[in-house]
Amino acid sequence: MRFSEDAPTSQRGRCRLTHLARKVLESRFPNNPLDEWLPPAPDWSHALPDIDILKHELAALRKRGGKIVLYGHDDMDGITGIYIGQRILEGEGYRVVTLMPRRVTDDYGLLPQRMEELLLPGDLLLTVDYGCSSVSGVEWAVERGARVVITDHHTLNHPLPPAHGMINPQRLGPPATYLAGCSVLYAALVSIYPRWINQPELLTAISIGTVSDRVPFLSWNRYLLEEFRKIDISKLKGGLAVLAENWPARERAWTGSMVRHAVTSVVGKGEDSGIDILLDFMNDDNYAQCLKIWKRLKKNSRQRTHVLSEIFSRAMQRRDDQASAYGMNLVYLDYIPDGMGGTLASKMTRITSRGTIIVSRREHGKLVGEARSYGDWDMAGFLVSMGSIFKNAGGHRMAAGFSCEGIAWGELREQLLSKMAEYPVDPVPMPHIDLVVDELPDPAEFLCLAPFGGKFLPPAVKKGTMRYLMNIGENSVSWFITEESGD
Ligand SMILES: [Mn+2]
Repeated sequence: MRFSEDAPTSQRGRCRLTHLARKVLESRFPNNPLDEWLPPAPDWSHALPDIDILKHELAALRKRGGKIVLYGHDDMDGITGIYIGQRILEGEGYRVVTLMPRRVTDDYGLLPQRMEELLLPGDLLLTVDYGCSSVSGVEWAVERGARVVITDHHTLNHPLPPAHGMINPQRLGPPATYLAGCSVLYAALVSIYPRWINQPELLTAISIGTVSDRVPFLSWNRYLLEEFRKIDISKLKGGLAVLAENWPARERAWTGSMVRHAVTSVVGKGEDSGIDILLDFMNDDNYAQCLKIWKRLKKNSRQRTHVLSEIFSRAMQRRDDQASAYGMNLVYLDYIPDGMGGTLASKMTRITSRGTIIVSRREHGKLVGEARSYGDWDMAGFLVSMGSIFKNAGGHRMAAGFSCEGIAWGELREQLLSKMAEYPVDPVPMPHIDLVVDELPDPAEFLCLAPFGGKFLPPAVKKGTMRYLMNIGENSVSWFITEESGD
């Protein structure tokens, strides 16, 4: 194996950078190939806006003696974020009450009826992965006499809620925008309390939130994932130890989809899934008990997989022809089990290499949509650009959702199709090629580039007229001929 010339920088991290791996980086990131592969430690205190406001609010709260109501999104990113906030803030001596939406009954956003009994005048409402579009919820909390700081990474749509502070990287642009919601809260809190920087429990939670939320494997996310690779997991306890042990090839080369298969989908979403108990699980120090719970979650997830594959084949047959002509999947289903819409949309997107919008009906004729993007298509931007047709819509580039009332499916379909026709991007990108080669190299030469995930895909090479994509398993690596992206 050949190594690159300037050894000291290239040896940072897991392994040496091979000559061929370096060529891949140079073709992807001509300006700064090494830092894009393994960036140096970020200065979190300058990474995000309004951190000074949160610092001030926390100091004032300590003086007046109120509590923190930590309100997060009910997905992996939100719940790992709640875990991070709870751990740091309780560790700093604050009283913390956690709150997350009930997926079955709650609408999206900060809901006064959920906060009513918890949030008192003088308390601090702190959100994670959540709240940047909750105008009425924030108004309610401010009127009640609480202080409000939003931390979120979702797309900002005006009017913004009247919070006292808004820590959202969307105000800045990349690389801050790559962070998952849990990392936004982490970055803000470790700027204020630096002794929590790179704590193993927090890095475990961040890595799960980051991979599950499908944010790009770029820049600061690569730094955080590399720090997670370096932790000694034998020091972790209970649920966190189980989660880290189930991380495939954590210290070697892994991909986001391997982790989503082995961890995210075992926790799952919806009925009988582990999402409702994930926070307790992460806080549970009893290893034997957590192993038992994990076994049960695995069994439940296998059952969900059966249900999913049935719905998947139904959805594939019902793809809208006109949407297909625009390079998108659009599917309407009368019924989808709770929490399965997003998983179904992800699966269709992966298998068809097309963006997917799945619409289903809920009680009182309400229509709910789950959408996943592919390639160049900004899904949240697309939905938000449709304006007031939705009761609420939001998310980020790769994953978004909406709900609407008082409109029939036929009319919503027309509106979606006409917007698709004019949306100015190519939703079906060309598969990437990093190098053109005469002979297929040993794919192991590229393992040093891992981990691979969104926007940092496994290398693909072209030999003759064929494209070969690097295919990583837990203990194997090979080339295979495909037009797939490898995401
Ligand atoms: Mn998120």
